[in-house]
Amino acid sequence: MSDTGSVMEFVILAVVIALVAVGAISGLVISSRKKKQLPPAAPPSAPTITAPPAEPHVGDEAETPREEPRRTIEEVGLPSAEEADSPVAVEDPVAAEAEAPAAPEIETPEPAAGRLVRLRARLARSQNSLGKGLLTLLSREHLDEDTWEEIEETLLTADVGVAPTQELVERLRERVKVLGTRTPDELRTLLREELLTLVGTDLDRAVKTESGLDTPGVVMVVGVNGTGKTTTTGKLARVLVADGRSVVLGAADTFRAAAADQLQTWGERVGARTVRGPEGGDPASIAFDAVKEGIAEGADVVLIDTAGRLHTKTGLMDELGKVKRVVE
Ligand SMILES: Nc1nc2c(ncn2[C@@H]2O[C@H](COP(=O)(O)OP(=O)(O)OP(=O)(O)O)[C@@H](O)[C@H]2O)c(=O)[nH]1
Ligand SMILES: [Mg+2]
Repeated sequence: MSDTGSVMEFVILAVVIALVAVGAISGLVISSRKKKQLPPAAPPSAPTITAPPAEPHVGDEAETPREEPRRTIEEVGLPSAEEADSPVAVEDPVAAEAEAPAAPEIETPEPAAGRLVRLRARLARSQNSLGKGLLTLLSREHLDEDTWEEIEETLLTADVGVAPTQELVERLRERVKVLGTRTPDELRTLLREELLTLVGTDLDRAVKTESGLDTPGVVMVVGVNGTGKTTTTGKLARVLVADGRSVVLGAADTFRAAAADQLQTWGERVGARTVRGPEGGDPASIAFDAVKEGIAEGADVVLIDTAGRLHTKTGLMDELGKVKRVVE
């Protein structure tokens, strides 16, 4: 019996060992299969830093009070005196290239005579559309308030100006009422007459800038704010250069930022030098310098652009008086 029992024990033990061995082998196989099914391991990505970089935090100083500077002044690397003096220290050659102002292309405007031919041709076209528009409106069966307002609007959008528009419309209204009949021919003649009266054809519009002496003629452009002084100064420079005269511009508007740039842009287009000073500087001194430059260059004309002002501002009008005295 004892032999049989020991044999049985041995068999049970062998079965248990066999089961454990099978279990272990199958476990290994499954885990290796699982490993095979897994996608290839991703390359190690950059570590995500969740902790802030080691910088002093609020309160750090309190724990470790600092009496000494962390770096000495020699270690800080301050710019040298020379570098500090130079206004712009550009290291990046690309940036330097971008900042370098491109040499402006100088235009040679057409002389006045040739330009007038072109201007007339252009005006003929623009007057045509303006004239046609006005005639269409005036030829309407009933000239009611709305139509007169439309006529006013057409004139204003054609840059005729508020006061001349009102004057023209008033005169037209009167004459149309008196005439009674309004054939297109009659209206055309009427419109032409009134426009010519408005323009004042007997007025001499030649640009006379000769001083009569051997010094340059000086033109000072004054007026209310935003009425086109700088633009007119620029256009005058163009007309004068086109007529073969040499021009120096004086940017005596030191009040508005970029006023001098605006004038200089006009000047550069026709190759006229612009004398300018610091923003907020004395306009009289710039005007003086401009005239001095004009004399030195032997220029024909010096055009001085001034800051806009109301004639009621006595302080500003006095300033203008000073500019005038200085250039005389
Ligand atoms: N439609 C029209 N616009 C003009 C004319 N002349 C100038 N302008 C415009 O009016 C604006 C003011 O012109 P500026 O020449 O700067 O006037 P300004 O009198 O010099 O102005 P401030 O110096 O600020 O007093 C600009 O936008 C010009 O383009 C013009 O004849 N017709
Ligand atoms: Mg201006």
